[in-house]
Amino acid sequence: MSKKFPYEAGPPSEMEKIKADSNYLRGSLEESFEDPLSAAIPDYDGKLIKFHGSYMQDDRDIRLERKKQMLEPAYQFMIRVRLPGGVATPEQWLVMDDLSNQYGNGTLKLTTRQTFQMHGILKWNMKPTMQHIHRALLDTIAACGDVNRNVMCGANPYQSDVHAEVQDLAQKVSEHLLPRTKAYHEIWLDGDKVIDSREEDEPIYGELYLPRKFKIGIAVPPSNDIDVFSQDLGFIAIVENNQLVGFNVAVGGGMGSTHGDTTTYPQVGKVIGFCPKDKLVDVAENVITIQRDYGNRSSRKHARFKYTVDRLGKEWILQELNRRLGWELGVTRDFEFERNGDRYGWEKGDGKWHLTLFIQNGRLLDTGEYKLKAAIREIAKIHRGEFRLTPNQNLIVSNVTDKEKSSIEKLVKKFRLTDGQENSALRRNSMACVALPTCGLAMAESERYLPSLIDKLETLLDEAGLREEEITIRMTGCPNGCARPGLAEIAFVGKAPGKYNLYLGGSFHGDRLNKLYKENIGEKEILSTLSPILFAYAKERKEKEHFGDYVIRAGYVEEVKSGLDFHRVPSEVRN
Ligand code: SRM
Ligand code: SF4
Repeated sequence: MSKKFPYEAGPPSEMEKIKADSNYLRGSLEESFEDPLSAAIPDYDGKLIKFHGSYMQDDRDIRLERKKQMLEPAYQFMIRVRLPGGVATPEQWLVMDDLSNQYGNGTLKLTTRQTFQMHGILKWNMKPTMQHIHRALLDTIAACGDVNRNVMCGANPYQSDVHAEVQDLAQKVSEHLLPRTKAYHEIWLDGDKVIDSREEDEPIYGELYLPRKFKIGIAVPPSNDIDVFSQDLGFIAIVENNQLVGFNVAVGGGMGSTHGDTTTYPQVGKVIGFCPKDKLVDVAENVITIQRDYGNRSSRKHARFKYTVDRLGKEWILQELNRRLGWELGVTRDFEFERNGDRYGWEKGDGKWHLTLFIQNGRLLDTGEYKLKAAIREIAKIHRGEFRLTPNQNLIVSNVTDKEKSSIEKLVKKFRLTDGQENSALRRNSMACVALPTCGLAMAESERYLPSLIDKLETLLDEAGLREEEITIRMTGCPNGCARPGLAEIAFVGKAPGKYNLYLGGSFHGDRLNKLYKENIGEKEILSTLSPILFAYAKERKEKEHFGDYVIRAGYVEEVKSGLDFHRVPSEVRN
């Protein structure tokens, strides 16, 4: 390798040794889950269980109190389902709803990668939960870990044949890139034991799997709801004469970084060429094997594909990909995105109705008067189509016939469900990651705080006459970027309890990173900082100019053309 940026290759990280010794992801998980002495599992198994779609966590709200009482932390598990393209049947929905009540903390989370998460599952309940999920024809294989994760695709396939084809391809890629080890079946489903692990083979991954997680998404323009440029590998559907002909291929996107470490950065994917539609799986496999062979296995902070692409160059990646494929990607085709958010309300396509509902930050729960979780449960009982989880944590009741529409509408009214229209356009375009109390990496609140911050911002928007102005706003509790904050027009990234970095200048259609505007500020300063900018935008914006474009034109932040400039100190900014 000629170029080495930003580190020299070193010895394999601890995680590489854990994978090597794990006997194809088995470790001692089976024994650890049978051990009645602790609600936790050892660290080594805690790393391996990710590959099975679960994380060990503890309830951080009561961590200190338990410590004072000399108790071990309130250990519990999060389970993430594999759900390519976010499609679930009503029956599957009901199972997830039941399980979250029976074994979880009573809530369901729709994630930013179009799947379900359940929190609060105790160690003793893990196996029954996994078995119920399996009986519902779902699984959690590779939902986390150093493998290909949940494959995303535009959320509303029935709007056209193209979407249906793309959904089908998302499913195929997901299946093709699944780990082949039987560990999952043995540990969770009481499958027959593989006597000699030399019988096992991981033809795509090898026994070390990937250097780091890997994410694939397929966008169907004009919607960029999946944030294609944030994916390790993104496909952009090219439609000619109403027919899907193939995909532009984008490599090396990603959102995560570490505060204070400028060798880590979010990055937007680079489009390197075009592949015919029947070659998508082939391309996905070969890009993955490039990352398997060239990704950094020494520093996990620099192990994502985006660093491999930036280190070796997109030209080299293209050349290597063509060599492995045995054919060449074609010239990139034209495409145009309009937005990366969701559209709400009823829409008709291909003779069926689709209702997009606003689910604030993807959290389904019943609170006081607003029984959101119960409402969707009632819909699931009568719905004959499917549910589609959107990449923006919302929900589509999809594929509804003319006849069924009125009974669903009755439930929507009865439970006062919302397509978000009574909210500001800012709230409709908002996203927040889980953060506290379950996420072990959170430095500040996110999902539990953003709604109340938006309440206050809505007052400003009303005063400035911007209530219906669509502006994307995202918050995360740390710089890992789980709500893809790097691509929002306004973003908050947690630094410490109650303190956030404020970023401005992402594009409305998700193809430009934003830039740090103010560091480590609390709510009072957030409001006093944003207020004059919003008023200036209301006054000075050009026709149809989005907020993210305006703040760059007006000089509040410099445009970020590549993640390599993300940390560059700006020459001059407007205050
Ligand atoms: Fe994430 C780690 C939640 C989407 C980048 N993410 C975590 C963990 C598992 C924390 C941990 O490692 O202990 C969080 C669990 C919180 C909890 O209590 O549930 C977590 N990530 C989530 C979810 C649930 C956020 C949400 O509110 O929806 C999303 C689940 C997606 C899914 O269904 O698979 C989620 N995470 C993302 C995304 C967005 C995306 O994929 O489109 C990103 C940015 C894109 C990317 O990967 O570059 C993202 N999560 C991370 C990272 C940073 C990785 C990096 O390259 O630096 C971590 C930390 C890590 O891997 O070390 C992380
Ligand atoms: Fe946790 Fe950070 Fe991801 Fe939020 S962005 S869920 S705080 S890892």
